[in-house]
Amino acid sequence: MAALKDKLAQQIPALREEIKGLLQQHGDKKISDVTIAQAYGGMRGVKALICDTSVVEPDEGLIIRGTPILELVGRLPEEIFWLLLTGDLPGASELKSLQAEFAEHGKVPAYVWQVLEAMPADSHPMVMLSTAIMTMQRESDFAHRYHAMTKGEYWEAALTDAIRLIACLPEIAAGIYRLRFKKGGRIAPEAKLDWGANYYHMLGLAKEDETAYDMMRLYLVLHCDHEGGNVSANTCHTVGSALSDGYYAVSAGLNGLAGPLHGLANQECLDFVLDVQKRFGGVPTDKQMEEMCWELLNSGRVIPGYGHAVLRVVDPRFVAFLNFGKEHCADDVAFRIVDVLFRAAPKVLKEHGKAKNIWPNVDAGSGALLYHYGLTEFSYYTVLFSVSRAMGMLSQLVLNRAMGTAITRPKSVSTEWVKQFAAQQASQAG
Ligand code: CMX
Repeated sequence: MAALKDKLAQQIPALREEIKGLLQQHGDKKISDVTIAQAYGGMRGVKALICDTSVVEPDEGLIIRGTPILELVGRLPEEIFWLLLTGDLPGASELKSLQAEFAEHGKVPAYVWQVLEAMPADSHPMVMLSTAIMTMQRESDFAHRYHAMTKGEYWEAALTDAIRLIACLPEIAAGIYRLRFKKGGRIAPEAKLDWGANYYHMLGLAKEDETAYDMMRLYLVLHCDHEGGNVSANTCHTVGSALSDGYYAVSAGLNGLAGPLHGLANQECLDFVLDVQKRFGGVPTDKQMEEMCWELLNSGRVIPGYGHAVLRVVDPRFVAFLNFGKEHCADDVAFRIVDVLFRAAPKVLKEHGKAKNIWPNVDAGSGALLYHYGLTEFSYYTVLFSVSRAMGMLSQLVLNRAMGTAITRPKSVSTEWVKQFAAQQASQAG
């Protein structure tokens, strides 16, 4: 048995027993109350989901299996995938076994390329990625085995799908880049490179060295997961809860990631940075930057890369990108604009008085680094985010099948019901 499956097979019986015990002893205890404002307001803060892979603390940011994300900088994305699933970092032989599995399953079926090549030439790269994943659904072990499996075996097929999909994603994503932006033929993976470095290699960018690989590894580590309630994770979970397989579920999750308030913000953020550069012919002063932020707000738009539904501090993932940039491209104009924006935007947002979090999130800094390394087609950036986030979504999916989580079905109420409820409460209070 492959090392990862072996490890999970050892852990899962204890996890199931633990959950069974919790439900038997404490199943009727309340962990959340829901207000009318929360019901209309995107369920913000309502504790109604279980996610064991990571938590996002408002004042600390992303913590993966107990380890703050900044302490995981320098690790390989494959190590993080193992950590997300098992709670431990892999040992050397375990890492090798996982990398061998990715290499074995990383061949993208020819029909996926045929579908991508038949798409309109101006399709958004996220549409192409989502379509490629959906097209590959016919490979699903979960779908093939569904009628022959017991519920207790679901996680095994979900894991097979997860490994197959993660193994193929760099090649699919790099192939989309080369096709969509007319970069020439696809580039084959190099057996000697790790998963993240290989993705960078297959993009075929001009600047290719160990630092560029490190930038890509960092990018893929930082975006891997953000607990269970964000749009993409929550969508993937909901679709998967119907026992739709990992291809359906991840594709659906990525369609959510493609939204401007979620993963598309990195594209929008660099777009804004380049507008600034164009307008001022380089790096603006802090005052000019503040004026441009006000222009954005006054035209009813948001400052991309700033604010967050959960975080209330500077996103540590932004800090990691900033540190990397200071070390490797401190003089880069786009990177310097990101730094000026970091001084100006929080000040403006504070004065504006609406955003609950005035600080940068992960999307505020990543684009400038990618741009520096020659990845200038920023409509592609959410695809990079997706390759990384698939690790989190799929880890959550495997664990949910292991835990036997039920099909998602919260209760909705109508506005009429809310009105009557509110009137009843008011009359009882009066
Ligand atoms: N610029 C301007 N206004 C902002 C803002 C920003 N960056 N962030 C929040 N606000 C506004 C909201 O639009 C909202 O205004 P209305 O009351 O008029 O609707 C108000 O402040 C309160 O919002 P909030 O409670 O602070 O934030 P939400 O939880 O509703 O939304 C988020 C969070 C990320 C969607 C929002 O901060 C935003 O739109 N940011 C810019 C886009 C972005 O960077 N998205 C990426 C997030 C990371 C990710 O998920 O990938």
